[in-house]
Amino acid sequence: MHKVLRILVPLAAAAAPLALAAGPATADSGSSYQATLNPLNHQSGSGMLMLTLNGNTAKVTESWSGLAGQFNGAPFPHVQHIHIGGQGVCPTASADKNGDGVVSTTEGAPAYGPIGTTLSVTGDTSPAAGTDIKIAPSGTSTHYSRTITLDPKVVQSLKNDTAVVVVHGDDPTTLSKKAQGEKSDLVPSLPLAATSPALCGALHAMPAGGVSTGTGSTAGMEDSGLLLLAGGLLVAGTGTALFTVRRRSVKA
Ligand SMILES: [Cu+2]
Repeated sequence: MHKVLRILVPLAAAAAPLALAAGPATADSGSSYQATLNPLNHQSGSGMLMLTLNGNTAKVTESWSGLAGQFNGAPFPHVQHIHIGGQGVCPTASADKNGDGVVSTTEGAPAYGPIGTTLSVTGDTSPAAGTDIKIAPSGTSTHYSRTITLDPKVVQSLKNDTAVVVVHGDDPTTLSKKAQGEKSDLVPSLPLAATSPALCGALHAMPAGGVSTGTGSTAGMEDSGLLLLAGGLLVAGTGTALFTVRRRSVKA
């Protein structure tokens, strides 16, 4: 025990200023983020996105299902993004300003902000690729896994708890008659349904170490001091010391 403390106390002292400088208590509690994707605009469907951040590098793992499968006889492209710089939430139905029953991408923007990252299956991940349907996942479901470099603004948004995942592309038959006759607010050559939000989920930081153990016990991690300490240790890359802390904390 004493040997462990001698290791931990200097590390904790080093980690504390980082934790204090981070602002909101939850901001730096872990390098993993998660979003539960819920339907928007009367769609069926659901999904989950996990993002593991290491510097500006993000490993994104995502699954969703239940979306529109066909568009003009081909697999329905579902452009998807991490939106940043808004309120960090998904819009409610009250965001529908023109009364067509659909929260269009731009109507939802005050809630989730503009595109920060395009979650394409290949190539460009910048906002410029935001409506490139050729590199979007398509069909009723997807299992997505890609390691990408995030713009620093997106990293900051994750830490500020204002990053939101939006998957676009609605089944036109589920929209109102008025909406079915409208053009996309993003790509005027497409119908409104093609680009409107279908799934949305705010990304939130997960507790440090909360995803990697597989032991089913996170009891010791509920102590906020240990969370900050573990976060600092993760930053420092001292995995062995972290493991010791966690085993001690579970016993305590
Ligand atoms: Cu989007």
